[in-house]
Amino acid sequence: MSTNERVSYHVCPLCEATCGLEIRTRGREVVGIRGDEADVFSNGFICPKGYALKELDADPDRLRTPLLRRNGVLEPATWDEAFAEIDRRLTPILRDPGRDAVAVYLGNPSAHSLALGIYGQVLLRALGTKNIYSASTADQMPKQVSAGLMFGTSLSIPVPDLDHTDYLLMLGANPFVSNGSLMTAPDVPGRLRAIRKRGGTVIVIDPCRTRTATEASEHHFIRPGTDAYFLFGIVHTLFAEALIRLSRLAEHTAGIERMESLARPFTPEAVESRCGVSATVIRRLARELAAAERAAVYARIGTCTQEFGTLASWLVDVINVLTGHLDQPGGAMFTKGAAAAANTRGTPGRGKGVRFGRRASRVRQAPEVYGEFPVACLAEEIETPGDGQVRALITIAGNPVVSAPNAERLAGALGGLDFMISLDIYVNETTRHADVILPGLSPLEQSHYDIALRQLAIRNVATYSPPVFAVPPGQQPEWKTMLRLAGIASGQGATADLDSLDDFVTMQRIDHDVSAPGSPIHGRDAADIMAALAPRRGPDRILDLMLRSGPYGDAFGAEPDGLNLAALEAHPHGIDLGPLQPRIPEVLRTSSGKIELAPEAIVADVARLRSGLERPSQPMVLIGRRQLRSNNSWMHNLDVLVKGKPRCTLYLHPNDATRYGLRDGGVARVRSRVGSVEIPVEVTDAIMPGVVSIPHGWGHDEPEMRMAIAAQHAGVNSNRLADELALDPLSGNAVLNGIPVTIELVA
Ligand SMILES: Nc1nc2c(c(=O)[nH]1)N[C@H]1C(S)=C(S)[C@@H](COP(=O)(O)OP(=O)(O)OC[C@H]3O[C@@H](n4cnc5c(=O)[nH]c(N)nc54)[C@H](O)[C@@H]3O)O[C@H]1N2
Ligand SMILES: Nc1nc2c(c(=O)[nH]1)N[C@H]1C(S)=C(S)[C@@H](COP(=O)(O)OP(=O)(O)OC[C@H]3O[C@@H](n4cnc5c(=O)[nH]c(N)nc54)[C@H](O)[C@@H]3O)O[C@H]1N2
Ligand code: SF4
Ligand SMILES: [Mo]
Repeated sequence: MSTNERVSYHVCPLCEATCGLEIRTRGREVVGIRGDEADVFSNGFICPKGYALKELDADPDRLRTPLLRRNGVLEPATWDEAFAEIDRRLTPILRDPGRDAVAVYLGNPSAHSLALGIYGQVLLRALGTKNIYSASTADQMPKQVSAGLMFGTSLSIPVPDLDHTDYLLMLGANPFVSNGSLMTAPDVPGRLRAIRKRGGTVIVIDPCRTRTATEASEHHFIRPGTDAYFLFGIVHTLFAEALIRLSRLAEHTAGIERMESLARPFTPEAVESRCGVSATVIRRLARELAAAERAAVYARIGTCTQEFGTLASWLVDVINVLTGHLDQPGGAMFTKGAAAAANTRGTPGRGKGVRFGRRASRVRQAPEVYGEFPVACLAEEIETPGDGQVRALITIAGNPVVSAPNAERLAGALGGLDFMISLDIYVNETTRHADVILPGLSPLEQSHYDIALRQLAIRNVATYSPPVFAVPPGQQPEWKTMLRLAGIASGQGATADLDSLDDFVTMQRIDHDVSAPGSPIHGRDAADIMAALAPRRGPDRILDLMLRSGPYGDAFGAEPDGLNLAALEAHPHGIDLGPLQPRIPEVLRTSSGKIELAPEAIVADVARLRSGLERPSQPMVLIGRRQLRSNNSWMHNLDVLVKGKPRCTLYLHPNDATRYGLRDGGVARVRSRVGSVEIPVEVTDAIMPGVVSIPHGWGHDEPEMRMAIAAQHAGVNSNRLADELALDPLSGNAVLNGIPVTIELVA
């Protein structure tokens, strides 16, 4: 290493795997990135996207100055001009027609960003709008609903204890490509291979024989959208063959009799033709799960973004409970997050539980879930005139035109807004509609701590990354942008004092903590706590508060060896807080203090599943897939990731290809109720007959975008086909898998 080079350590913020990176820099330039071998969790693992942070950091299309629409064109502007324009145009809308006329959409990176995670909440509170939308209702909301109802908080989601399990049944996930989701672990592929190496079994249930499936012990095709039938077949077998083994959980579980009667109609024979997995296999898997010493059922996005998303998500954990594998080493366990985990706060073992449907969306009457409405409702809320119509939109790190169903309708709706603000780093399919774009920073210019993902990790780990580079002149960190917007939203104008706003926000949290019974700093003096956090500011100060008042925290002196941000700064490769430990009953926050095996709201939805039992299968349905060198919609502007042959293709089974007269490399027109796309065909027997697959995140050929490289690899937007009217009713989650389509040859 030459003398003017510097080495920094930074956790990759791109996906859920939280890999530690070793970043070599010279001045403001990244010289090289590799996996950090000393990282306590990732031990040097890295994927191609991690390296690509170098290109992302240097990408000339990445925005570095605000853009303001003047005479119809987005032009560079100063921050003061941008905020003045926002104050001028947003404030009157907030006043009349009122707060609900301003909608917010939070995208996926806001869940990975310390600044956006914390200050996003501040902005939402200041806005006071009911019209909150996010990528969660195109993703994991069903799991948050089922986990909330069963265990009491939205992130009390059991994760498979990957490093200690002998038997993993995995549905609707492809971690060899996605690197894992709702299961934070670097190098999931290596950890899955290790299960088999130690004599264990990995079973994959997926309509596509994915990379993960080919590396598994066994793979079974399943008809898209029918996981709840398959899983109920297993539950039925467990009862029918007296394989229930609650063990230690028995005294902590409510609803077991109810569960037995719910499962009665779903015999393996009754479900096999609907789901496509034979009764023999269903019975065998039930027996194997019950017999395994250490086993877990794990399911991800394929089981969430579908018609029966909440039911499928629920049944996964029902099986984990019934087989005695929940909360056992090697089973499905609860992480104990170091910062801000709701299931470490309040009274151990009991809480308020969760409630939904406190209000309904205006047009479709879709119930609110965790304070949001389904993103699939956004377009109609903008388009439909009347009281409460959405007239302005703020997108925060999101690209809903590509990620939400019925892309064309949503794009049209955005075009009709009175005012739109985007916090983003590109002019893309969504932000090209904005009147003002406020740029974020390079990931290397911000500090990083994964507040949410560290609550879902397969080990208890805490890692903090300071910024690698300083904020460049003329740019500003996103927490300040959020505070300035919050200042405008709360009527203080475009020039409110950010330091006092930030002090106020921090003090509010401290006040809450010192007055909360069960908090390690209950009863302490708020001003003392505030003083102890000095001189930190912004998200780092709040993170320090969260860590110190968390389950491993120093409680501001009460636990002298406890955790704080300074300790994390002294350990740039992370602090390992050990393997997951059993947490029941302490982890529960249901009002009964029990695991609710059969929550009323979910039970009520089983009738819908039963009535679909006899429904004939659609002749052809569409599913999605992820790709190693993509990150949803936004990393296609990096040549290192997109070069090579086009990846936005239609997977089509050879039998279906023959039927439609299509061949490999030909072009197909795929049509759904809401739209159609033309796409090159890849004939492969990896996909189930009667099913086609298109990756989401493409379609970069929209006018006025400023992503030169992405435009050369445009592909098609698969959400032109997704139907905005199709929802999982309990969670409001969009149905993005199992969409009925027709296929035809394009001559
Ligand atoms: N058909 C189909 N649709 C899907 C899915 C699917 O499997 N199939 N998956 C769904 C899932 S799981 C998800 S999470 C959603 C994702 O949905 P979105 O979050 O709406 O989409 P992304 O493509 O992740 O877009 C992220 C945006 O954030 C911007 N960005 C990146 N970093 C930063 C930053 O630091 N600050 C700011 N301000 N902006 C930043 C990017 O430029 C981009 O515009 O898509 C969903 N849509
Ligand atoms: N490289 C890369 N990594 C990513 C992302 C990315 O875009 N690229 N996105 C990140 C995000 S935001 C998320 S949420 C995670 C998601 O992480 P994963 O959940 O692992 O996502 P996928 O790789 O899309 O795997 C979903 C699988 O579900 C299958 N499937 C579709 N329909 C059904 C069904 O009805 N039943 C069953 N059983 N299976 C079905 C699909 O064939 C696919 O193999 O990945 C994250 N990681
Ligand atoms: S697996 Fe995820 S966290 Fe790890 S380097 Fe790749 S993108 Fe980053
Ligand atoms: Mo996601």
